[in-house]
Amino acid sequence: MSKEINVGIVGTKFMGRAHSNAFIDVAHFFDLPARPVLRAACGRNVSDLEAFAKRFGWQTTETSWERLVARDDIDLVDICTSNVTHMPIAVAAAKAGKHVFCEKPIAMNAEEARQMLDAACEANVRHMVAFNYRRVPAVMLAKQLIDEGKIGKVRHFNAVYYQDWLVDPNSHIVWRHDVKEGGSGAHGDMNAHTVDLARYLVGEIEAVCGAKEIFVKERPLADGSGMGIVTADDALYFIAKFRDGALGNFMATRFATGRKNYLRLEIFGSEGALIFNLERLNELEYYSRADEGKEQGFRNIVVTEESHPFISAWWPPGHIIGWEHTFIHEVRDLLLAVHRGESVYPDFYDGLRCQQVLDAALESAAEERWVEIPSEA
Ligand code: SOE
Repeated sequence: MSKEINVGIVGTKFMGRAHSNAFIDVAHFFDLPARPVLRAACGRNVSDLEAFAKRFGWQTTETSWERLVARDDIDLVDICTSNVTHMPIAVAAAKAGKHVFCEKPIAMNAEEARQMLDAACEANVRHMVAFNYRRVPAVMLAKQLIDEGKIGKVRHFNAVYYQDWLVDPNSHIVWRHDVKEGGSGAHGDMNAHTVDLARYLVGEIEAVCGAKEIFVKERPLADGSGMGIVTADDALYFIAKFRDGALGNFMATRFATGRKNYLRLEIFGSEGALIFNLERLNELEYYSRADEGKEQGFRNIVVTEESHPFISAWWPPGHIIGWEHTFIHEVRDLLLAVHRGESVYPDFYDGLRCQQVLDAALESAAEERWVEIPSEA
């Protein structure tokens, strides 16, 4: 019988559901030497927790994460809670000898991220940050093409991440509006993804200069008892200089009217270009200067061939995959790493490096000046 990896999940909402689905589906499509067991789910609201555990098949429940991380029958702790709780749960889990999988952004700030990295390294456990867009096959293909030199030297990395769920001033306050719960707003939520993709695809960022705004300063409280103050940014834009000379542009806003979850990357190099749009995640646009002439132009690669990353586990060419598959892919790599005792990426070091860029952009926006990123973590 294959070995089992016992998973304990903390958080039962959006990410809790996405990760649960991944742990269930992964063994149906990938040959794994170790099978995930959905051992325990943890949440604060008992009725929500019981319904969640029943729906996804979590065997037991806990209402305290401290109890969950201390359990002898848990190998891997999966953190799907609000940002303020990532560090304490991750550090306690690592100290208890558990492998740790943590939602993004890794922490409230770089100092917390460093504590998480140190705890995981000291305990010699596997650690991974759930930057799931690194495991979109089209993004992975972009990485292959860049590494093969197909677009030459990268000059520009432009990333927009647009959502519009805050356009309505009457939509009520949630934890994402509160810097004490999230560290930042659209910035930590959305620029975290694009900064991680920038590091993955292009390399380290050296300096940033940003601006941020809270467009609606007060919103109704969820229980209808009055208004609450919004402390987290609705939008944060910044420009960046990469270490190897490329220029970057990052835009994250929850006020992009009409755009729901529009993450677009444009990467221009000396020999070609790549365009990716999450709302068309099975496609990658590629332009090569080698094709210049009367037939020049961007070609649209439908990234569903068996030769494309992860696709051979799924469907025949042209049978597209979806957003949830990105979580299944990352869980597959995490489980393999746990089983083999190997590192898996993006790890807490990547989480820390990303957080240093996010912190610098926040500082820059607050002080209205360029801020450098430390050259070493
Ligand atoms: C909300 O803005 C959110 O769910 C993010 O938290 C996710 O990381 C992103 O993938 C989609 O939008």
